[in-house]
Amino acid sequence: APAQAAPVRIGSKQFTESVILGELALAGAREAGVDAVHRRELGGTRILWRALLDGEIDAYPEYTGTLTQELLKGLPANADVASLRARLRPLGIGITDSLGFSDTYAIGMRDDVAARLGIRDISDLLRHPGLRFGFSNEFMDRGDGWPGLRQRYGLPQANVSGLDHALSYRAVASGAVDAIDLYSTDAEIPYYHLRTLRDDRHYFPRYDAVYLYRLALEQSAPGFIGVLRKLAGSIDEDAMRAMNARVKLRGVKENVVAAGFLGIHAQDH
Ligand code: PBE
Repeated sequence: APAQAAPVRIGSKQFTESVILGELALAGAREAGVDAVHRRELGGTRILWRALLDGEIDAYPEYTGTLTQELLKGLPANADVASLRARLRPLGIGITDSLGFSDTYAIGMRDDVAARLGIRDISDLLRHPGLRFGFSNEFMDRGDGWPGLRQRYGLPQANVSGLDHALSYRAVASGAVDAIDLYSTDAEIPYYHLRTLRDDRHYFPRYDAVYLYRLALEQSAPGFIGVLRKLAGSIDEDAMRAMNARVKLRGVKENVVAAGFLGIHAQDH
């Protein structure tokens, strides 16, 4: 065996699903005998992307639509993994195939409020200019976020505030705001009886979950690449929703949920 290599550094964004996906990679690595650490909740999308390009982390979970709309320029919104792979290679970045689910942005309202106002599609919001929107901070200024959404639909609402995503569900449930951005695999959508508005002008692209990693790992930690490749195709939407629910609705720790998914014992770290 080669001399003790530096541990593989996995990063994650500041929301539950990203942390779970980081823990899955970590647990899988340790199970395969690969030394790894998880720098959890490092920041938002741009922080993680920068950290990867700068070699401060070796891998993190990302989404195809986020790559096309926010991180890379000039690709079709729904570019497939193969074209993303070709585009990332010159940057020294690799990408797995889809993990098996998509976690898309969507606009959501309390079902009873939407029913009372007759709102089914995002276009229906045009008839209710007084509605108050609460959007996650990242959504407020992303290329695929609020400014583009407003433009695509011609939305007139002026009462729009930025929120921490973890708090936005309670804000809409309590009536503090009328609509929020959803992540489609969030467990709170059914829990709080929210209605996902139809994106009738097809603003949001697909957001297939993938892992990004530094291509240098193919030499320095091939076992770890094997772990990521094995996770590809293994998590369907129901499985991801169930893992998110265990953490967010039942208070189970992310490492325990990840270990449960892999069928191994959770390790403390
Ligand atoms: N999300 C929802 C994405 C975009 C859509 C939170 C999963 C993200 O880039 O993190």
